[in-house]
Amino acid sequence: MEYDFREIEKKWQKRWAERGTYRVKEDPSRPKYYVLDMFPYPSGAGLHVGHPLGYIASDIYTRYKRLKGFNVLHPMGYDAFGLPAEQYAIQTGQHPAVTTERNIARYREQLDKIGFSFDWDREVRTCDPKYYHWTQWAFLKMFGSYYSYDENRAMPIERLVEAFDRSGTEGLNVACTKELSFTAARWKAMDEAEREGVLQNYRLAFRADTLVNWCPELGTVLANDEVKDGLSVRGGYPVVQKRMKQWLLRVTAYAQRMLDGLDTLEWSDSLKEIQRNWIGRSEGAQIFFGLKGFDEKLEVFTTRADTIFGATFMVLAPEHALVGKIAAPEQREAVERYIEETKKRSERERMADTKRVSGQFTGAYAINPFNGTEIPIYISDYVLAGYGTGAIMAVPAHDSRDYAFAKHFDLPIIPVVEGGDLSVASYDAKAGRMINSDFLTGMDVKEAIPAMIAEVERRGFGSRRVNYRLRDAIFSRQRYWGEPFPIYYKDDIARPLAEDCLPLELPPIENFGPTAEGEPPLARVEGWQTPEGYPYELSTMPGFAGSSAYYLRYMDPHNDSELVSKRANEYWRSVDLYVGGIEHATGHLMYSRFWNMFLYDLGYVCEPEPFRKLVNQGMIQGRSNFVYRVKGTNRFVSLGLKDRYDTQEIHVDVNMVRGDVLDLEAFRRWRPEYADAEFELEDGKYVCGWAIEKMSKSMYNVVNPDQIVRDFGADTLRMYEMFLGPLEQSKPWDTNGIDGVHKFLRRFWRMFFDRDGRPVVTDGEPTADELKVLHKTIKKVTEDIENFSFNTSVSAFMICQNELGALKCTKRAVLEPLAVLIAPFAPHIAEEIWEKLGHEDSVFDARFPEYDERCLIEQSVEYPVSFNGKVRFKKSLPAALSPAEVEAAVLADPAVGKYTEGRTPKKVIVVPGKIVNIVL
Ligand code: ANZ
Repeated sequence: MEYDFREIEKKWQKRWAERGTYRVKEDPSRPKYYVLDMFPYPSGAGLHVGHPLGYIASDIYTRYKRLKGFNVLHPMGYDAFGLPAEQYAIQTGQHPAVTTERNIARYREQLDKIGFSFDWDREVRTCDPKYYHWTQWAFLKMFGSYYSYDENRAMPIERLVEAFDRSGTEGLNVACTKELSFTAARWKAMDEAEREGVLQNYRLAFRADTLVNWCPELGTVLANDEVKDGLSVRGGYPVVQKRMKQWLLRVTAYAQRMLDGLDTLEWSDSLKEIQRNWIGRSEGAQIFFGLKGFDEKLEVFTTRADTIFGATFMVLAPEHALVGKIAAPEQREAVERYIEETKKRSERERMADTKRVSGQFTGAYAINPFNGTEIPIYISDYVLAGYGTGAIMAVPAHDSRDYAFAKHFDLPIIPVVEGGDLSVASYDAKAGRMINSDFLTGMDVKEAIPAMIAEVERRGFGSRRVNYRLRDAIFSRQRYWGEPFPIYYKDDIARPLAEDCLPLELPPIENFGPTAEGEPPLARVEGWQTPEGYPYELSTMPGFAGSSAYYLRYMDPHNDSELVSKRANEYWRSVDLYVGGIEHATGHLMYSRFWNMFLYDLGYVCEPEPFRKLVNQGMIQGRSNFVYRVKGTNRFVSLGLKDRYDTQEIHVDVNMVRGDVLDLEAFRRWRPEYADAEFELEDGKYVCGWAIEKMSKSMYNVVNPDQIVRDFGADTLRMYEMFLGPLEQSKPWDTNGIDGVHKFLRRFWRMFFDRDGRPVVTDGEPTADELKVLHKTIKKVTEDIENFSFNTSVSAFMICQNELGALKCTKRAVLEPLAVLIAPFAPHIAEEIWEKLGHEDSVFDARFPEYDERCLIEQSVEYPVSFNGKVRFKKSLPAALSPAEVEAAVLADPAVGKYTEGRTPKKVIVVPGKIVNIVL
């Protein structure tokens, strides 16, 4: 019987499910290991071959750890709320719950076919009320907390209220939106609404006016990457910067801890660097400048306090609160025009565009606190409202953007650092002479900055400041298919639902778009209010809400009274290995660290970091094909002819193309608009263009794993995906080698069974050479798995099979361990072999073989023996012999006499392990 992968895979998938082979529970007698995949968003397109890449790698690791004696948690679920399902609903009227359910069923079927060792009893779906109960619960906890920098952790908001009652804001060292100052008496005099307004300034989940990308046409806020050139990427509708009340999470409170925590993680340096940059810690000073004619001070943030004497103008973000106040009457109109212009640009565009210089003089002047110089104040969009203080002192001699601005507006440029001698730093522009050189003379920049900050502090002009680029996370979306907020409004005050009212379930709905007034879809739901008649919040939570704590829920997925019990959490602790895409570096991987640290502060989880080790799998790219349409016609020209016309490149489905030649009929059938397409051919063929791109439905270059599983089996797919190249690298999908991997598995099978499927294994003692092949392979594969170098393991198996084949090895003592060794990679064939070799339990209840160093040593050496440089015969000798012993053994060989012909050798040269030369 040949290797019948169809039967074998079906049989074992069924048996694993029946036996619950992959079900795990807490077992204090065994060490635990937690392997997690980033759970998928179940899109309508199903899985393509790129998706399982990471899942296969983590599955190999899971099975390996299990064979090594660990109790391995390896769960899977679905990130099931999200925009595509909602968009689809708006277009087709199909409820997202229905399409999501259908897509999940399809994903599950595809995943099952690949033979993953997921514990499906622990499945979670973020759109399931039993699940989002705990997302809402965490939100309530954040709403009820503030962050104390003295304690360096989140604390119940009641403690803050007590502090206000006692001493107002005196001595407060907590995270906030803006610094407030009031006395206990003032606090006590506040009414409920005013108090809540104050508390929102400190809560970790809070509501605030924020600048958002608002698209009136789509009726929703858009993320930065959904906006380009002031238009929505989808639809091309105008997007404006708008102040809106939004829910936010005070992620910034955790900036320093998230930065410090990175040092404790086994993540790649590049991923850590991305997070470090995202957090963007920056040390400097906050300095107050006077304002000519006003009592207010202008506060700037600078990393180069030492350059203050070179500040020849000030720049405020156009949104800065003081602009309206200080703008001189004759500049007002121009200032307002400029502010309007700025509203059209997103913050990201403003940051990215370093070439365009624009701005507007306000007519106002700031006063340098050191020397009283009057400095003109401008507004410009290169200063961002949300960073630092939204205002800068501009030093054109030392900052390139300030320089460009000074050139453009013809402002003075005064160098203040020359040759490292900072005595010139004390240049008084008005007096035209140096002052204050006493505290900076002779210092280089590194010394001058702290010295200057000390001086600023001494004179009361400002103080040292650490700034973070990280922003609080905007947490509301004007959409339907997400978690409802457990919030209602009474007297216009946002109030939390009681915990025992959770989950607050998403109500059914028929029309998924925003209302005519631009309100979120939930505004359409009659009775979307508490039993007492108070309206609920209308927006829903964003995509990252549900994925922020899912790894915790897997530990205890059926618990109705807690997110995760102490017992389960203390056993599984945190994720030991997390496999997923690098694209989540600044989204999910930041939010979930924040979320976890918050729960840690409150004592709900026992580890401060959620993901100890993280591996980013590379992307599988697709090979896309293109056709070329002559613009404005329905005529398509072959690749070689395209430059003769003005053409438009259009992606075509790779399934209609073979060897880059288009199937014309299939193309005509593809879309109604192409039904009467005309073609201009080359040599009777339509040749398509091609490119290697991300594998994606929108590029029509998707290859489906189902087809491969059908034709070659899941074990082949698994090994082949690993064989494609190093896990962490991106690589194009290419089916050329798949046959080779499949043939290898057939040969592997034939090592164990004859044509009739009868085992051919024998019980004899293995030879040293056989043992060496086995142990060499065990060593290599073990090291490879530990290093996530799965592609080289696959080659090691191929080499092993070749070598044992050459030795005609049939020994059970060699072949049986090999079946265990390959089980993580090709679990179905391994189980079948294991069973046929007479085992009743699963191969995954066996132990992973250990290699024996002694078997790796060369046991014997075959010495070529030459006479006067001519090789005459070969002699096999134990490798351990000394040169003298080799010489003696060779000379004792009867064959020697034939070549010496009675002469006594003059000299015998032994190169240990290599050759023996007899000189006559
Ligand atoms: C004077 C100066 C002189 C500056 C000099 C730099 C170089 P990072 O490292 O990113 O924190 N800045 C401050 N707030 C800003 C805002 N809201 N929008 C745009 N720019 C802002 O950089 C901080 C520096 O960026 C600050 O130091 C400030 O310019 C500018 F030779 O002040 B500096």
